Amino acid sequence: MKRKSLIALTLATVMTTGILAGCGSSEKTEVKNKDLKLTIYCGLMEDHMVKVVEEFKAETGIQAEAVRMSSGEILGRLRAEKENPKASVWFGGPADAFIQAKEEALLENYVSPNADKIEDKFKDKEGAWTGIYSGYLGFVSNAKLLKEKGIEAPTSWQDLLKPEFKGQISIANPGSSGTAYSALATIVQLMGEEEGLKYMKALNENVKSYEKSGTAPARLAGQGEVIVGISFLHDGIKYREEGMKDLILTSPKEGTGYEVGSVAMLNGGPDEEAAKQFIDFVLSKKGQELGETVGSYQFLTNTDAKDPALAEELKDTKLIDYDLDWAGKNRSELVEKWNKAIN
Ligand code: S7P
Repeated sequence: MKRKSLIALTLATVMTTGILAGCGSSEKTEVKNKDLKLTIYCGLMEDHMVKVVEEFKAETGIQAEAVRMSSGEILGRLRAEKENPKASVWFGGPADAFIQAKEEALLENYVSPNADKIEDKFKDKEGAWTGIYSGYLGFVSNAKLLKEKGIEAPTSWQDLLKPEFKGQISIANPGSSGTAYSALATIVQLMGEEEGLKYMKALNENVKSYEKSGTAPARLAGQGEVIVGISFLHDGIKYREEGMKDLILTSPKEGTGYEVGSVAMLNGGPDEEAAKQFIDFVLSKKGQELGETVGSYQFLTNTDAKDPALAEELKDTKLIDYDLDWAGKNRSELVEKWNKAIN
């Protein structure tokens, strides 16, 4: 009996060693990861999320699943699950909400070896969050509707207040949307808090609808539901490339704000090892360049990664010196003030 067990054990060892010896490095990784799983809360577009998660699963063998939500929703979910976190990674969406999450101890520091390839301005110095991409805010307009109404596309924030845009502008709600919060923080940084909130109140007169996600305004302009959508400009390029040919992009001459789309490990999440591997993957050249293959045209943060060719048209956009740290730390307060101002 003892002898049988010994033979069985030896055989099993030989087989395992044999399997490993015959494996390439990615197969070895799969064997190592075979019991790992991962839940991801995701703030970027759904097709981009699906592509990255599928490639990550194929490369690592980790069973990963992701849920797409807007920034404010993710933050709400993390607060609600604080005592019993369900997810281990937050992937995508502007860093402002990540900074607020860090303030509330919802994130866990992780400095990926790949963070070496990312400039300091795109990452938290303690590793609470790290930037994957950067995108610029702007105006995505429907050229056909502009022509029909004899109006020029807006080229300044002030243009959006013109009476001809009444009921013709779409923006998202800064409480739910990372994009719209970036727009609110941009206006307040450009004009000061009092004037900025007055501006948002005046803009409210021209806003047709406040959407949940910041990608919707660009899409609504493409569908002819409004003349102008305030969105990240790369989303305008995506919709244009997908067939909304009437879309044109402009940006405010006073300067515009930008996002640092980020990734972070969640405090107390159940799958720390898998989370680290996912973060390493999305910070890598390969992980970042996947975006372009599904029509995501943000600028990339890994210095080895090649920016999408179609992002070239955005490279001369005039940017403000966006104070990300201030924007993140003042997020709740500013959203509350905005709510009061527009109601
Ligand atoms: O993936 C495209 C993209 O524009 O989506 C995010 C955007 O802020 C939408 O999220 P919200 O629903 O929270 O507004 C950006 O991070 C990203 O570049």
